[in-house]
Amino acid sequence: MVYADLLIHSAQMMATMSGYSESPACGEDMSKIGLIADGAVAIREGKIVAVGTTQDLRAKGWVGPDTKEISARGKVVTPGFVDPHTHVLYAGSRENELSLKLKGVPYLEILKQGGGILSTVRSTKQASDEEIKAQTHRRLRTMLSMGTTTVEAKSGYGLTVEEELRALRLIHELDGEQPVDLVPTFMGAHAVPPGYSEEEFTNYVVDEMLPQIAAEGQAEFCDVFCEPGVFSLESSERILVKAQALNLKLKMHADELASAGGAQLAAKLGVISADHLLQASDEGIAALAQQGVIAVLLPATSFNLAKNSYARAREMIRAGVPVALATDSNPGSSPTESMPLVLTLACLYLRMTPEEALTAVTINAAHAIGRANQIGSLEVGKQGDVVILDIPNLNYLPYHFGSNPVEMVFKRGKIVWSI
Ligand code: IZC
Ligand code: ZN
Repeated sequence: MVYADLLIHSAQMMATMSGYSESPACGEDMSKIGLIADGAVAIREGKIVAVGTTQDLRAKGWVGPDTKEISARGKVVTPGFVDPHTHVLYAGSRENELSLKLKGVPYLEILKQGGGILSTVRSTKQASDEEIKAQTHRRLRTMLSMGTTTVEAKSGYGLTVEEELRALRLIHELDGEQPVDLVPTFMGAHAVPPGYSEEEFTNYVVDEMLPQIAAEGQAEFCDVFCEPGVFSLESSERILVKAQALNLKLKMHADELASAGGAQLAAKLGVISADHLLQASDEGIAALAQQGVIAVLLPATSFNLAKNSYARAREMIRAGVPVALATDSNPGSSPTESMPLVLTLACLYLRMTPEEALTAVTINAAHAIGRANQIGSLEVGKQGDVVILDIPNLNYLPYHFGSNPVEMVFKRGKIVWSI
């Protein structure tokens, strides 16, 4: 008889998120989270082998003499959270910009003055590989402690071929050195460095950076900061078309600070995800729905920009756009690692229900990084990435904020964090 290595059982509520591995949940399906009362999940050799009620799994004979049993009685069990948009790899911090922000200096103005992203480019360039990795490792540890088991990580604090390649190499090294799985994205088009016009730097990204990045094979996605004053629609399109020709999958920062047709361009190019979208127009939202582009919404960034402006998640869900959520973890506009905080903000300010928000941080987030066949739900064959939350029901998750609800985190069936 083949037994499970691990049985997590007796969950008050287990959210499996089952049924969305082929395509992301949209519309009313975002509320259907595959709940099982008295839920249990059995894991063998890192993969889920059975899901059902505790009684069910015991009756089916999954529990042998060497099976480790963990009770989740009175608690909620979910798939590990997937954070599909971060700039987590960098050195340094930007708390000095807080006073500027409080005086009302806009985010892009700080960048124009040589601060913002360019400040982090300087501090990252000056840091050794070991320093960057140690600082990033610590953030990944915090993410793990808050239930995140897979993270998309962008380059983009290098802005030269050498520094961008270094960032992607460090992301790969970190992937192998701690439990959180990392999905690497090349984002050379993050800001225009001093000494270049936007057009000159776009040429550099298209003609120099992308061919070498693609040749090294270290990036899965290519992303662009498409925003008036950073990279225009035309520059963004040139970069993404070239990336696609080099077999990179596409993402886009779109319509964050101004409504400029970013969502429409995302739909036209058929990107996997368009991210931010605070200012996306009705036509933009319709275009995303039409093309099945995933909207990755970043309410912690909106919160931290302190302008009381949030993405129109309700309109997007009503239009049939699949919605995912992410931290946008970065030293400027979202210095946080917390998916639980993102869940709270999504419910309070994007007016998402707890069920929709959970879908958005699990299976839809997995789709946004091309991993829905391996993670994002508790289904047979998927990776054993599981979280036990010390909360009595799902409403409690967004309700009680500012502290960590996570009791235990499993990665491929192994305990990787516990209180
Ligand atoms: O360092 O400010 N928005 N890129 C685009 C960022 C925020 C990261 C940063
Ligand atoms: Zn971003």
